[in-house]
Amino acid sequence: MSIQKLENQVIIRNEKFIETAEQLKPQLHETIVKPSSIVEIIADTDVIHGWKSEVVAPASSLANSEYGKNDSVILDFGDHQVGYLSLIIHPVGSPPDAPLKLKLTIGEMPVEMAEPFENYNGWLSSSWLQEETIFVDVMPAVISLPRRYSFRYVKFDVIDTSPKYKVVFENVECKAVTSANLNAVKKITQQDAELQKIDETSIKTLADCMQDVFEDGPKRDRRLWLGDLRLQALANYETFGNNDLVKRCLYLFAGVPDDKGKVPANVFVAPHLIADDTYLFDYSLFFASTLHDYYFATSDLQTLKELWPTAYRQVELALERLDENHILKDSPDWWSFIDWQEGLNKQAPSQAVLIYTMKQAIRLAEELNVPEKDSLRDRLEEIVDATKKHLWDEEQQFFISGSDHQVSWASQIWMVLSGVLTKEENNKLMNRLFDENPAVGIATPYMYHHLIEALLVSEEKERAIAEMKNYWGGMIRDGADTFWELYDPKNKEFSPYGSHLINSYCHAWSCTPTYLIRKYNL
Ligand code: RAM
Repeated sequence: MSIQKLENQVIIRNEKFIETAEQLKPQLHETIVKPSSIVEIIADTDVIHGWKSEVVAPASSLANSEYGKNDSVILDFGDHQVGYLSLIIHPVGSPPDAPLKLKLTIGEMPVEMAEPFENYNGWLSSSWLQEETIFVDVMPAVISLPRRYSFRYVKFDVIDTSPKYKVVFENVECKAVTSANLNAVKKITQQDAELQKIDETSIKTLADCMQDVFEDGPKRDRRLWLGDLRLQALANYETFGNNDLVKRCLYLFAGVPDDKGKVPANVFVAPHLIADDTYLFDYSLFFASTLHDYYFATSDLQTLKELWPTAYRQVELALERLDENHILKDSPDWWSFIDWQEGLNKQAPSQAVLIYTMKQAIRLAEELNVPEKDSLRDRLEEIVDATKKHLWDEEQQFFISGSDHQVSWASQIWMVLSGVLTKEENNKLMNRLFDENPAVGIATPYMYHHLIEALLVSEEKERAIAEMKNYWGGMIRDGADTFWELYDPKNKEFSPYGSHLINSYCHAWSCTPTYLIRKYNL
């Protein structure tokens, strides 16, 4: 997947739904956070990205130093923050006879402080890298930076003062914002200290992504994606219980379908609600899934009634992609996300996502007692039979995908979750997957979430816990304050975007261990 750009996207706005979403706009809670220390970033080949931070002084000593041309200082806020930065700048020496030119670099990870953003050459816009150059004509000055940042570290580079004066930085602080109510989280008594830490880090990740909507990443892309929303909502039901925020997000998607009724993969909310021109087969279906989970978490029948037609429409549109054998057509121009794994064929995992969501849609149709429940059930039976007939390879004992009959982790995992096999067969399949370890693996915490859940539904709890500790525990051991968008323990530089500088280090789809731990009593 790279970039989807549509020339003739037609959006049919549903103003009533948009108004409902607007009414549910959350209040943001604000907290003032001060930096904890002054740090240096040191090269170290033993740590992730080759850079680590080392404390050189407490942040309270910042005002004791004067900074002139080419001086710099890095502040560490001690934990991940999402919010607005401000500071006071005092001149020292002669009256300032020239403006101050100050560059600020704001980052979630030590590497963002160490490697110049000018060297970035990935395929996502470099404008996501957080920096500002400001000119201050009159000092003392209170500077409030205009943008919201997602960060732990801030670097001040004094580009120039003048030979006659220097500056002192004071009162650096962040007004941190979130729509999550931290007091609402039920405390759990987790015997296992590592799982406890993983649970806490998940909750922090989710909180930092909970803003005006459930954002995917507060650094990048700062917007509402359906695939991320589905997982955030699950984690939210187990923790913050901010169900109205899920409802708001569902109405936002339902507010901007295209002329066929398809919901986009993501939306922008400013300057007003806009559907992105990106459509993903699996993400559209997850509208039905997210509505299913929302309804069973809240029993909000009125919302179910209002949004059911949108959910059902996603299933209808997905069914149009089936061929005469009831198998999804595979083609190079097809957009289904599943994972960032290089070379992954999407056919079989998408077929499984279709089955998974159809089952949820049927449960909703039964709740509503609408006639679609029968037609969906009949259709599902045909599709499940066809899946076992055409996508199951008897010889290899794996599901295969695409014309090359690819055997991937994603296909097996999603097929297990779709429930086309019995519990015993699922268990055997998951064990075979680990034993034979097919080459087309997993690239994201998003897909890892599904791996863990597939292990849990196939009675492999111990392995699920071990994998979770290995993967999310590994991120913590590598320095995560919040869970990262991408993490490959075997290749820690990994980025699907061409540079790990642009990766998001607080990412929605990585927050699910809290859901898995709490839901499955790990
Ligand atoms: C990336 C982001 C986002 C995800 C999409 C499909 O741009 O990580 O969270 O949902 O991919």
